[in-house]
Amino acid sequence: MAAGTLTLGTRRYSSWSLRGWLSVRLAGLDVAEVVIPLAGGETPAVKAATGGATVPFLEHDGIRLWESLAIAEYCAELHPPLWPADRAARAHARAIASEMHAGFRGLRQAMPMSLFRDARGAGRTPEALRDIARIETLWRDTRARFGAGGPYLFGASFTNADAMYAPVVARLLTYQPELSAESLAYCEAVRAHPLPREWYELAGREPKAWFLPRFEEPLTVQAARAATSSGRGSA
Ligand SMILES: N[C@@H](CCC(=O)N[C@@H](CS)C(=O)NCC(=O)O)C(=O)O
Repeated sequence: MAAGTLTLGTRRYSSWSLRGWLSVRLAGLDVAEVVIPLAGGETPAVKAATGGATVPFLEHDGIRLWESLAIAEYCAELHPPLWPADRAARAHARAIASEMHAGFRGLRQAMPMSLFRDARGAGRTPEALRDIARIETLWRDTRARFGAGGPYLFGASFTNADAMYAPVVARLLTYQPELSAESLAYCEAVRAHPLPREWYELAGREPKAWFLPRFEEPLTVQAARAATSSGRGSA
């Protein structure tokens, strides 16, 4: 029997769930997965399942965790390679994971995660572009200092830091802002990892009844509509 439960939200939209799921799977925790269709905020079933908190929600060995960063740390206690072995690299990994957890609101608002949406070129608000520039700097700096020997932020091993940024990668692949060749290569490496591939496959099988129209509508259509109503060009 499984040693616990990992409660997640709709895979095609729930960026925090993706982070928690990656850490749990990378650590090899034996948990049953339960997916709750999200209502787009304040989902009653999420509140009921998590005691008023959010997803991802991990119950393991009698421990209950409702914050993705705490889940990442817990998983790393059970499976230390989730953080880099080198102390300086590990400190850096925690810093960039914390920065992701606490910030990049501009990107998150303008480019909500929606794995299969047609939204190329959309969402390029000044705030989102500023966040993307900062993220590209973080990725470049991290890879230059610690990334030798592999395609991920800390080299050959996919760590909690990559898990934290995986939903950013998903957004960048959906909305396709302009990126450096290096950032694109990193995005492709994350997308090609077996776990994100599995997540996309599972997300692709979710029932249509779970779709939220505001996250599925092609954004090119929205852009055209906004251009018509405001008289300005589209994104
Ligand atoms: N800080 C939390 C954020 C989690 C979060 O906001 N999750 C969203 C889904 S991605 C949620 O549960 N929203 C409530 C809802 O949709 O009902 C974490 O790191 O886990």
